[in-house]
Amino acid sequence: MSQLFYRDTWAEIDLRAIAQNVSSISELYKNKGVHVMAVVKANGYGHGAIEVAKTALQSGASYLAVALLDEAIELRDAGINAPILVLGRIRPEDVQVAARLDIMVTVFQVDWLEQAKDFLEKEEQIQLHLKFDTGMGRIGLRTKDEAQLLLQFLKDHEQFQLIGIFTHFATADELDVSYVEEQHSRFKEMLEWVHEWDMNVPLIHTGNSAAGLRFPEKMFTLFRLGISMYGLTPSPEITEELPVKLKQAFSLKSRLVQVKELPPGESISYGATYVTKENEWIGTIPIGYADGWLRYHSTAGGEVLVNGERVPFVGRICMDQCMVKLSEKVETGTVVTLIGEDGNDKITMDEVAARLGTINYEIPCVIGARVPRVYVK
Ligand code: PMH
Repeated sequence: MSQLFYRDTWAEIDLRAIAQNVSSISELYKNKGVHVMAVVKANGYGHGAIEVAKTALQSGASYLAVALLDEAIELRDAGINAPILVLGRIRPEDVQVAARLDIMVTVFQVDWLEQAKDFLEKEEQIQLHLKFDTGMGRIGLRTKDEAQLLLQFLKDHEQFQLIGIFTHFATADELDVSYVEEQHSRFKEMLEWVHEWDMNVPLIHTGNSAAGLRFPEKMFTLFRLGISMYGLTPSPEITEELPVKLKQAFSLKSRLVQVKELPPGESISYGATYVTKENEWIGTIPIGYADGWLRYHSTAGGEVLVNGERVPFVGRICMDQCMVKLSEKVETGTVVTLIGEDGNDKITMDEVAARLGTINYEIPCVIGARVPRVYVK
């Protein structure tokens, strides 16, 4: 991605933090026969899929995962040759595109296989990971009967190579581990269904960050590492339990484009909802809801850092701009930290997520493509 841009707002992605997170997490699995699959879907959780993928591969990950075929193609187009798994369902008519680019796809329906077969040449092969639904209720095969039909089809059609089997935990980030246990035992039972067919499937995987970091014994041969590669904790309640120290990679920065002193009784932004009570220094920041910086940041009492000091949003956030109340006059062009560190203070992704009543995952994902990503290597 080009780092040339013409606006005063950017996301700073610390690739050194990502490298450190991946390498310390990979270290936990060294010599245990468990490989790390870096999950770079949704543009690397908003961090930039290509840069994150390259960094992860250099730091201990050996596989990549994305949600969509389009995302896998983007990585191939960038010259990334590592094995890539599409975690979601691709359309059967697109199977040839995946096969030709050596992209692994997820399968869980016999009729998908029947349809996909017609889109492959006789000599073409596609590598598959079979998805079992052990209790997430999203995608995946659930019954032994369905599994038998699917495995029979695979036995009969050499174009389809079953190289992986996986599932996904719904509650790996919660303190109560009973549902993880239940899913894990269902998965082991489902693996038996496959063993009965005498198939040798090398890649078996269950876990996201929370599961991989908390339950190494439930990881089989691959571990799908997403959120913690970006330096974020899967949920606040398990922070204490994590065996590695994570470093947040994503910061969001801008610069004040205007600083003005207003007398008491002047209003700020649409709806004139904020009215100055005294002489106040108001700064304007060129970021708004069209950048994914939602209006709720101001109603929820959000703050930013200016010269290491917390200052609040005032008035409604506009499409491209928003305002803060400064404690004193500062220079136009001063850096504003919306997420990240400035001086001795830090606005973490968790703080921003709590402000919006959501999870940390959502915050970098919704910072729009209009905000350039600047990589620190
Ligand atoms: N594997 C699958 C199938 C996933 O859907 C995800 C994340 C991961 C691994 C990585 O999880 P982690 O980021 O917790 O490590 N998927 C999602 C999701 O669908 N919504 O939020 C996270």
